[in-house]
Amino acid sequence: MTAVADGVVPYPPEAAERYRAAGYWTGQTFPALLDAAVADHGARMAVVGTGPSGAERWTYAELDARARGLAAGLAEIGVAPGDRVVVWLPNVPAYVETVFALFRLGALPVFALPAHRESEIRYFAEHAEAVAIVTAGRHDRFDHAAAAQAIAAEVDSVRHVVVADAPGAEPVAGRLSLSSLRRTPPDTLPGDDADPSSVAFLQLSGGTTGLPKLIPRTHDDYLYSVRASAEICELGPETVYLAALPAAHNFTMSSPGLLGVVHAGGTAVLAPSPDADTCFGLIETERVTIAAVVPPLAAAWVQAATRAAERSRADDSRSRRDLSSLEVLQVGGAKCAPELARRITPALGARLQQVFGMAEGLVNYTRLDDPDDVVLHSQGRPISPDDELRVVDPDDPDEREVAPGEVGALLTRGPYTIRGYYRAEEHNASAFTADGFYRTGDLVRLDPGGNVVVSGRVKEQINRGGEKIAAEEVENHLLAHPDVVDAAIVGVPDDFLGERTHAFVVAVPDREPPGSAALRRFVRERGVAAYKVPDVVEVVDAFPATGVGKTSRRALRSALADHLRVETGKESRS
Ligand code: OOB
Repeated sequence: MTAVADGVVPYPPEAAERYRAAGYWTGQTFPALLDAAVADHGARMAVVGTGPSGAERWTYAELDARARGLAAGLAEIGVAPGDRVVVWLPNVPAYVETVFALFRLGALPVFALPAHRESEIRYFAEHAEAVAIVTAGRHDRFDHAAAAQAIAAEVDSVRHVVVADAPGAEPVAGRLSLSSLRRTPPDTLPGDDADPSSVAFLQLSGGTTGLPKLIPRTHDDYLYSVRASAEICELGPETVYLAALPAAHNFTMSSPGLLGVVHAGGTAVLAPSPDADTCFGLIETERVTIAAVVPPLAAAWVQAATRAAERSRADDSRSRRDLSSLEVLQVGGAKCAPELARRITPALGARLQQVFGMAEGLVNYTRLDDPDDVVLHSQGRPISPDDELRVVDPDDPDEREVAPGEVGALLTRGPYTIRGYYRAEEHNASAFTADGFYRTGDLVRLDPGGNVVVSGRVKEQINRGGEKIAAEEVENHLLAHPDVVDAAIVGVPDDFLGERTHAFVVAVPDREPPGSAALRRFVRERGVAAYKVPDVVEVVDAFPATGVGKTSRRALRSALADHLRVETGKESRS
């Protein structure tokens, strides 16, 4: 086990040496990534989107000037190199500006999702000892700025709430508007000399325990994955990438995502909403060439495009969007069923690329020239020749590898996979092997061509259409209810989402048990992301005896899943 400095487990020196010698780690930093884009593509369009004051279009030179100017303003209010700043923004151009401003400053963005609520944001701010939260005003019928202010009042380290609102908006006490922090761009900023082996930002994990984990990624490791992803996905200056999923998610950020676009000098279009209407409109007007979605969104787009085609055949007057520019649709975050995979090209005219990745590192892609069989039935193969994949018997304490082609638990290690979560020594002891492999919690098999086929998981996590839910985290929220004595969450198969959540609750005896709606409201009001609120809550008298003692949550959840299977006659896995 390597020494941990400031909660970060470094790559062992001999591995780092190997990754440098192989040319993966080049010493490039995030500021240098933007410098290169400005030098090579300064006048090209970098970012297109809708901000609080309307449509925005920035070239690379403009993006860089904004990022430098904002970095100077943030420095003025005391944000210093090494400081952590929670970035809690929807898909607006200011997101890209803020992230590069923090990189220019050498401060570390802590990436939150727009769907997160007070409970998650407070935890990120506390755990990372963030000095500021950058957020939006009202978005999605929720006042992010007010929530951020409430958190700032509770978390000592948080000194500033910065709000990306329209320039000239009425000032509100206790918050700074992002536009008021824009200064004349200085020539040099502290992040320009960042150490490429240092941590550049903290990314979020889907989580398997009561508390989400933060993922420390270095300039060297992350930018290797970005450059290699851009090459695999054949990005170039002509690429127009549509960010339909949240910009801060690892898929949208780097697979190849927004950063891959910057590396290639292409254009990133930020979709304010992922729905087919909005995105098809943007694909048509911006001539989008590649987009990334989760399977339920792919299904919704396929359905919308199929309907539009039917209507136009019936010679209906409603106009059909021109999607002909779309060359590639990436689908990832959750398993893309072969039935859905088959419908994508006929409906959307784009080639399908499956992406199986994780914020901890490893990303697999089907390649653009792979035969249909591989693209339809596998989740692709790793980015790097030095990604090490071990498929092991999940029930074997020695984690011996299964026979080739058999299903097992996936362990991985490589040039862009972390060696430990941030400030999580205890959890790291179980999430990583002694020799540094990350236990992904996914059940996979490898086909003869080395492609990964995901078949399930061993981790205590529910994948609700790509949104990850740690069973324990939601159980803890239910347990906070005064009338609840025990709670367990299981995943139930769902045709649209892949899985939805079913909570079993044991109520305090001899009292009127709380109703399902009341318990769902209770969880929501504790300030958690809406996707974590259980889809169904069922109050039961007692949990089934698992035969392995009360303490095995895993056995209990699997017994409850079996019980559901019997009740509904449907297959369930958890
Ligand atoms: C991506 O990242 P995370 O960190 O939100 O979630 C990772 C987990 C994986 O361990 C796996 O359980 C699941 O999400 N997953 C898939 C999948 N892609 C991710 N399961 C089946 N098939 C797939 N194609 O979800 C993520 C990060 C980068 C790129 C793409 C996705």
